[in-house]
Order: sequence, then C-alpha cells, then structure tokens
Amino acid sequence: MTASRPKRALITGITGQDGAWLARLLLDKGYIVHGVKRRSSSFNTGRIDDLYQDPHLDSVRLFLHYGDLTDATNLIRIVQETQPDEIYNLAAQSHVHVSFETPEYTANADAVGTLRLLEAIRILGMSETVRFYQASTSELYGKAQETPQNERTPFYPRSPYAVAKLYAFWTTVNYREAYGMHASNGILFNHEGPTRGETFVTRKITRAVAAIELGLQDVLYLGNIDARRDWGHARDYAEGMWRIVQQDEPDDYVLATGETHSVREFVELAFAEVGRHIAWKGEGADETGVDAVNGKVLVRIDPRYFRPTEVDVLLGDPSKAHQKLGWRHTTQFPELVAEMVAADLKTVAREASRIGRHD
Ligand code: NDP
Ligand code: GDR
Repeated sequence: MTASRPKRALITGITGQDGAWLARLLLDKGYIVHGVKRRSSSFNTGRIDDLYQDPHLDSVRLFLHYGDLTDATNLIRIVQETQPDEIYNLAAQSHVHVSFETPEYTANADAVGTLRLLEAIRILGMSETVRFYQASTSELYGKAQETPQNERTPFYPRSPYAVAKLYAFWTTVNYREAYGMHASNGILFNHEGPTRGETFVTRKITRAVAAIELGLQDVLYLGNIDARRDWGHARDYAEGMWRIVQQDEPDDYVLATGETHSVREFVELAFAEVGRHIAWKGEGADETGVDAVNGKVLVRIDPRYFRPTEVDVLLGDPSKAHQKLGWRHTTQFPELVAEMVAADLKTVAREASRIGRHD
C-alpha cells in the first residue's frame, strides 16, 4: 500500500457478523472502507457502531451506503462512486432454515445478487482492476461426498440457501475464467463469536445458558442436536478472507479448523461454563437435557427446528489455506464457547435490566 493512496474496500453485508469483523480488520490495516447497508425500520448497525466516524471529519475512513443485492442499478452506482480496489461480497440471506421458508428471495439475494455485483464490475470496465471475494460456504458440501471436505470435494447442496450459494460459487469461478477477474471463493466452515446472529444455534445456546443462569428463562428448545459442525471464531476467518484477496492469483480456499463437534457437545460445554452438568434422558424428539444435580429439565427437542433436509456432518480440511495463505485458526473450540457464554452473561443481564426484568 502506498502512503499517498490508501486501499479502498467495498463490503456488502457490513452490518452482519463477518462484515463487522472484516471492516475492523481493514480499518486497522489503513484501508478506506465503504459498506453497503440495507434500509431498516430499526437500527441495524449495532455491530459497527463502535467503528462509526463522524462523516464531517476529514479523517473519516468508514462510509456507509444504502443498498441491496436485489437492486442492480443501486449496486452499479455504489461501485462507480466508491471505485474500490477490493470488493467483499458478504451480504446474503444467510440462515439455512429460513431459506426453506423464503427460497425465492434467498435465490434473488444470494445467487442473482452475486451475479448483479459481478456484472456491475464488468459493466463499469473494472474487471481487471477490482479484486472480488465471494462468501462461499461449507453448506455447498451438504450431503458430504467425502470427509474431511477440501477444495476438490464434490458439492451436494441440501437447502435453497446452499443451492443459491452454489450458483454464486460457480458464477465467481466463471467470471474469473471468462473475464480474467481476480475473483476468489472462500469456502468457509461455520464461524461464530459473541456477535453471531441470535438465531444460529451457537448463539441461541449461549444466550439461553445466560438467560437460564440469570433466572430469565426455564428451558432451551433445539432441533437436531446430533448435527456436527466445524466451528471456528469469526475473527480468524475475517483474516483469512483478506489473505485470499491478497494472493497474486485468484483461487478458491477452504477455511476451517479441522475439528468437528456436535450441537450436543456445544450445549454441554456451554452449560459447564456456568457450572451445570447436563445429563441426557430419553430418545429422539422426547430426549431432554437435565441438570445432573437437581434433575431440572434445561433442554428439550422441538421438531419445528428440524430442517426438511439436514446437513449431518461437516469437517473441513484447511491444508491448502495453511500452505498457501499461511492461515490458521487461532481460537480453539472450548475457548470459543467460553467467550460466547461470558459475553452473553453480560449482554442478557444488560438487556434484562434495560427492560426492568431483573429487579
Ligand atoms: P449475517 O447474517 O450475520 O450477515 C448478513 C449480512 O448481509 C447483513 O449485513 C445483512 O444485512 C446483509 N444482507 C442480507 N440480505 C441482503 C440484501 N438483500 N442486500 C444487501 N444486504 C443484505 O451473516 P454472516 O456475517 O455470518 O456471514 C457473512 C456471509 O458469509 C454470508 O454471505 C453468509 O452466507 C456467508 N457464510 C457465513 C458463514 C458463517 O459461519 N458465519 C460460513 C460460510 C459462509 P442486515 O444486517 O440488514 O440483515
Ligand atoms: P448452519 O448454522 O445451518 O450450519 O449455517 P446453524 O447454526 O443455523 O445450524 C447448525 C446446526 O445446528 C442444528 N440445530 C439448530 N440450528 C438452529 N439455527 N436452531 C436450532 O434450534 C437448532 N437445533 C439444532 C441445525 O439443524 C444445523 O444442523 C451457518 C450459517 O452461518 C450459513 O450462512 C453458513 O453458510 C454455514 O453456517 C456454514
């Protein structure tokens, strides 16, 4: 990076978990960061409020633009106005279960939205100057054809979300091959942290553990607790995204920890953080997780959280990222769980005191 002209990045999905981590990382590296945020009837910038700078200051380096991946003209205008060196396409309807309820919207935002952004770059004649990162996902492996999964493992998507992301993956590859774009896919396995969306299973669990501990909730309802995921920390994955974009040649990379754990294990570890040992009783939809000391039911199964088609086991092989990017995850699974529970004990207590439920 030259001293006279800082690099410019455009992040779609800047208000999401990963967008916020990436914005922080790029600002720390001296970038000027432009982010696309959606118009919302309530505040949706909570994850980046601490990065916000008064736009009237000369020193400002973070800029937000209203936009949506379903609106091509708006994407063209934003790319033209911001003239980015790097575009990180993180925006998506990212909830797998919700994608079964909103399949068409998910395809529009996640699949065609990626195409719109790539076309904006092409239409503006920026194919050879912009570097493009696509937020691809381990959900592409779905009904996994081999374990562990690497960059050569065949895809078998199992949800409207994963099918939409498959389209985006191959569109990114096609624009790289057809137009010589520096366009790369990060095939990221699940990554979490204290700012993870509240309806993903890890955060749902850590919030519930905190609320139960604080006497604000009795039971945590979950779906398939035997699903297994390769869970890392989102901060590490933001670093990996940046490294992918810095490579001389565009390419596709798996980012993962190389460990897999069940939802059940996550529940056990999270409750252990507040000193509770979970014993499992019963089977299938009647299974419960009880406090091993006093027998109180803390976890129940609710079939409404089952998915029409499930991804049973994901385990990534990040060897290529280790070798070519020098990237490795730094936060281990137990530390991730501990950090999330500790953060939610504070967050849930604060929320409760704000609405007067804690006196
Ligand atoms: P989040 O759900 O936390 O964030 C998604 C972001 O996309 C939010 O900023 C959201 O805005 C925005 N968004 C949603 N729909 C649109 C739209 N139509 N137009 C513009 N913006 C939109 O996801 P994560 O941060 O966890 O994930 C980032 C990306 O990485 C996603 O594409 C996800 O599919 C993918 N991914 C995530 C993994 C993970 O484990 N976290 C693993 C692999 C891939 P708003 O805040 O207003 O809702
Ligand atoms: P996932 O994450 O589908 O892997 O997608 P999620 O946390 O939603 O589910 C993980 C597993 O837990 C099981 N599960 C539950 N899930 C939720 N949300 N709620 C529950 O109550 C529950 N009970 C059990 C699920 O069935 C599943 O097997 C995430 C998203 O971030 C995607 O955008 C991203 O692409 C992938 O990770 C990699």
